[in-house]
Amino acid sequence: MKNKNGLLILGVIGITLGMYSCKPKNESNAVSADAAQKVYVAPGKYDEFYNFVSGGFSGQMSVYGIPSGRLLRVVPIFSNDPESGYGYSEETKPMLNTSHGFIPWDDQHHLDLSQTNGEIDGRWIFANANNTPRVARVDLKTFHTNEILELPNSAGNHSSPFITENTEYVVAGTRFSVPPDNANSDVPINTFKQNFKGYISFISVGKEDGKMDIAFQLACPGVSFDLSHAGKEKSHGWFFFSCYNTEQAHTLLEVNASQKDKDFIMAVNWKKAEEYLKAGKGKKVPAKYAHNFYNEKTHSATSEIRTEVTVLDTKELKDICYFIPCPKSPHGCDVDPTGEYIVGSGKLAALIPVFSFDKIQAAIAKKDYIGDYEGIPVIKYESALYGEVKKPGLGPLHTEFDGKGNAITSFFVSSEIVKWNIKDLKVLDRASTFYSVGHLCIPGGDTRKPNAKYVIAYNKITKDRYLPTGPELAQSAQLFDISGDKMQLILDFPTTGEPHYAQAVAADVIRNNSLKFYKLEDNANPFVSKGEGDAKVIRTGKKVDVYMTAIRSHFTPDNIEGIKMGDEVYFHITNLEQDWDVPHGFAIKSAANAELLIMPGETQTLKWIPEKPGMYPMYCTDFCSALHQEMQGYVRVSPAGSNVPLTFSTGKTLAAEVKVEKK
Ligand code: RUQ
Ligand code: CUA
Repeated sequence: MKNKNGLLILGVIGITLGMYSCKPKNESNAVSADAAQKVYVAPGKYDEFYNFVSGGFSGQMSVYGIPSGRLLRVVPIFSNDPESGYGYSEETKPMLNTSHGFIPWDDQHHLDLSQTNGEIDGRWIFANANNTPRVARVDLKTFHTNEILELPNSAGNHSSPFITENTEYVVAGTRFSVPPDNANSDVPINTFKQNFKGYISFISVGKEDGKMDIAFQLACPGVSFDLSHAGKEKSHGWFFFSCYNTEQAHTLLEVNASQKDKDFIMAVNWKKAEEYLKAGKGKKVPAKYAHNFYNEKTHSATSEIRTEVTVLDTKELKDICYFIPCPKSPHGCDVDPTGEYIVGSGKLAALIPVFSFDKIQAAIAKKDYIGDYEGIPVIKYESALYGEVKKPGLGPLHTEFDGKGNAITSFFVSSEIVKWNIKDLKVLDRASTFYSVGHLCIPGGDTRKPNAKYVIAYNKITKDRYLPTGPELAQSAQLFDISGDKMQLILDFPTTGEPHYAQAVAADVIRNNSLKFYKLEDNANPFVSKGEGDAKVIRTGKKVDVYMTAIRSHFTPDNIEGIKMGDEVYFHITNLEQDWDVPHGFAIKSAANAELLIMPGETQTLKWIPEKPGMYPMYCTDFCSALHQEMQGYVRVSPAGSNVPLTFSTGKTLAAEVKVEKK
């Protein structure tokens, strides 16, 4: 029955979207006259907020200004990026290394800004990769991905990366339960119940340098961990995960994982886990995972494969995990700014349960359990429940908080965002989204101190909101002013990839720390040229290293001869500029690669294997000066056995060329 209901709801979504009948009637006047003024950021003026938006299947993160909705930058994280050379340059390739080799793509869903005392500190933003489980750290001084850590024993790293309120840990739960990496996983799929486990990784973060390390993993029952959030204030020390597929289905999940009326929220006492860890209760188990780190001094990444991880078994070690029943395949799992209220959003539910941290604690103290699930106590629903928001809408997904005692929840099925009061659980306001909102974001909306001027809805379906661009339409975000009692739609803006979670923060928190350029004197790249005098070409067997410099508006050297077929050529280009906003680019004809985009003071390397003898022009790709178009040169490639000597120069006539002319 229940599962039929579930299917029924999904069926209805399909039909309503197909027929456009879910289109809200007031669409034409959804935006009022003063909206334009509210989002207008005059030329030369800055936006008030940075909005960091996950890229979904693009693998990247985009950065928008709010309220204008202007796209400021796409930061490459898990996918290579021809625009910047990320994942193409020799220095950045190791960032995309994994225990499965080089993987230049992933599915990036959630972002979390680093916090100190439960407030955004503007230092880093963490990102998850779902497909080949990884967590990345982007440095917000440079907007550069500086670290990527692979997660063993995990698959579909979805409930990730969510951080504790002093960035003690970045936490990541597996969506797919799988046999652990060190077990024989060549087992029948239908042995799910015996062999599959759900792992949660607690990644420690270096206080000063942000460096990530898996402090421990929790081995948990084989369910799907969907989303999560850390406790805060009074619930600091706890973590909450929504779980679905407690049926442990392994096929046709849309039916088989919707059997039960309630799945779970799992409450994790991570302070307790730390105690066990200190007491030596962790088991070191073999596992292979990559740790990739980008050094800002050498401007190079290194990748190291780690071979061991510490696991705490939550079945044996009591008092770490507790299950709380939560209706209908919970998705979002959000904790209010006080840390008292935990909101579970059942994708197929027509109500929102709000759990009380105090009541959960009391229930645990009284052992108010209805039994256990694979050895983990299950708290009685009523004992953990603060109350239910009745008839809020259909298909609640995610909740953010305004810091004034209200929550705003997104509803995929009924295509709206709904504001409700946390204390009395009454619905206060609702606004249509166009269409079928997934995540939503209030600046600081998952911290202790939300900045509740705006909420941004990230919609899954765009339909008729923009000029059509063939079968694939731009994804759509919508900005609402929530400073008053009523939420007011003020802007649509297109986004890249498919956004899921996003974070926003007041611009000042980030902007004043932004790096303008790298200091050339600090450049420790082994192939740096600190001045044109250092430029040179060195042959070592078939490997040719070109130490090249770029400055407005020439390369040194810009004429190279004596490259031969069979050579592997590495262009190590140092941008000598010491000024803001003067990158140089580098491209050479036939390079089976991308360009390089080299920031001032940085060295980056492009590998090139010429395919046939001839003349190969190279040039700067970034319009850097009035004479940018003159920033070009030639590389001559000769047959393998030729006796053309290796020569290089800028502003001179090459000796070899003179000889040829005399004949
Ligand atoms: S999860 S809506 Cu990754 Cu909600 Cu996207
Ligand atoms: Cu350098 Cu254009």
